[in-house]
This record gives sequence, C-alpha cells and structure tokens, in this order.
Amino acid sequence: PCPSAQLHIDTKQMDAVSRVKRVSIEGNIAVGKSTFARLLQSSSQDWEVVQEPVSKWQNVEGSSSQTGSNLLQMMYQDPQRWSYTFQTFSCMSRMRTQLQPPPTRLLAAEGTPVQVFERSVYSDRYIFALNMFELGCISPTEWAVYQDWHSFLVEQFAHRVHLEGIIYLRAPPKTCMERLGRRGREEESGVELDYLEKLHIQHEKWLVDKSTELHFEHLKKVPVLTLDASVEFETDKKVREDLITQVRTFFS
Ligand code: DCP
Repeated sequence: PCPSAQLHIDTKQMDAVSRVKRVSIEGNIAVGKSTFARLLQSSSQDWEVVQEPVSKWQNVEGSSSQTGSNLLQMMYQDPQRWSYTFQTFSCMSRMRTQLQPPPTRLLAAEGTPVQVFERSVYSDRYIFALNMFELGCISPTEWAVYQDWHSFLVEQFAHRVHLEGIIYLRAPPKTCMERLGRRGREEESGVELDYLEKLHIQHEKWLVDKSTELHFEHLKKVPVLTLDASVEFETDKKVREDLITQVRTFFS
C-alpha cells in the first residue's frame, strides 16, 4: 500500500487499541482471581482475560522437552536467597504480558472492549516485593535496585501498562487460607496464615486506606472497585451474578 494508506490503517488500528480498557484483578493469594476473571470473560464477548504467567515461574529456562528450575518453589523454600530473583523474573514476565497488544477479536468488539489482567506490575511491587523487603527477605540494596528498574520501565511504558481500573477481591486471610489448602498448589504447601495476613494488610494499605507510598501519578488516580470475595461466588449463581453486575456498572 502507498504510505498514506498505510498511515490510515495504522491510525485506525491505534484508535481500536486505545478503545480497549485495561483492568487488573487484585487480591490475596488463592482468593479466586483466576476464577473470577474466567467468570467475567464468559459473561461477555467484550471481556478478555490475560492469565498470570505462573507456569513460566515454575519452569525457568525449561522447554517442552526439558525441565527447568522451579523459581516459585525456590522462593518459598529459601526466601532470603531467592526473593529478589523471583520478584525480578515475575515482574519482567508480567511486563511482557501487559505490553502485548490486545487480540484482534477484542479490537472488533461492538461495545466497550476490556482486557482483564490477573494482577499487575503494580501489585508485584506494592504487595509482594515490598512485603519481602519489609520481612527482610529482600535486602536494602536489592530493594533499591528493584525500585530503580521498576520505576524506569513503568515510566518508559506508562501509556501501555496504564490501568483504567482495579477490581479488588477482598476476603479474610482465613478464607484465602482455606481456598489455598483446597487448591493444593505444591509450592505453596508451606504458606502460613501469618504470611497471608501480611499480604492482606499490604492490599488494604494500597487499595482501601491509600496509605502506601506510590511512585506513579497515574496509579494514584485509578478507580478501585472493592468486592466482597468472602462469598462463594464459584458455586452460588445469585452471588456470582450480583458481583458481575457490580463490575459492569462500575466500568460502563
Ligand atoms: N507471587 C509472589 N510474588 C509476586 C506474584 C506472585 O510471590 N509478585 C506468588 C504468590 C503465589 C503465586 O505466586 O504463590 C501466585 O499468586 P497469585 O495470588 O498472583 O495467584 P493465585 O493463583 O494464588 O490467585 P487466585 O487463586 O486468586 O486466582
């Protein structure tokens, strides 16, 4: 095509991409983010879930024929040694995921297309990495290095990792502990209630009390929808529909 036609196509594509809203689902380990994301996706053609790349963390440098290191397990077994490495790797893989363009199917959506992420580069830093630093599993030097590259990357890609909204699935740590036990992910078998309580406090500080010191102006303005996730939304149809209606109303 002639350059002006190419430019026309690119502008149209860019318009379509900018129509897509980006929303992340946040909440404690095992609260039910993946389940809720799936429910949202199946409730409308305009919603598309981008899954969290957990399997990559369980198989670093591996391929389909060769097994790599399980960094998630290494981090839980020796947090002092592996937390920084884990937080670097998980955030980099998330950054890649968040930078991927929305699928064509979503660009052609009739209504308001929404891309739903399970967690974000923001919870990586303000929930997990911060918590590990406060627990002494990430040293002050590692924390300074982490914050340096994290701020740099988020600022460089600000317009592409920006979120239009956050859904906070809120449940008591005890409920998450029960769900974690039921799910039985092997690497998490040593996780204790105390750890989930600490992560709960980090979520509350960031998303409810707004007392976490955030380093990005755009993040301070992102609207947060807090949902009561202590209810059994997977099995109870009425509860599920009510939560989905709340989300749709919030983002309409
Ligand atoms: N994790 C971590 N640091 C991060 C991100 C995740 O230590 N920056 C760990 C915590 C969990 C695992 O990775 O052991 C996956 O955590 P999530 O809470 O993100 O995902 P779940 O699968 O537990 O969520 P849900 O059950 O709510 O779908």
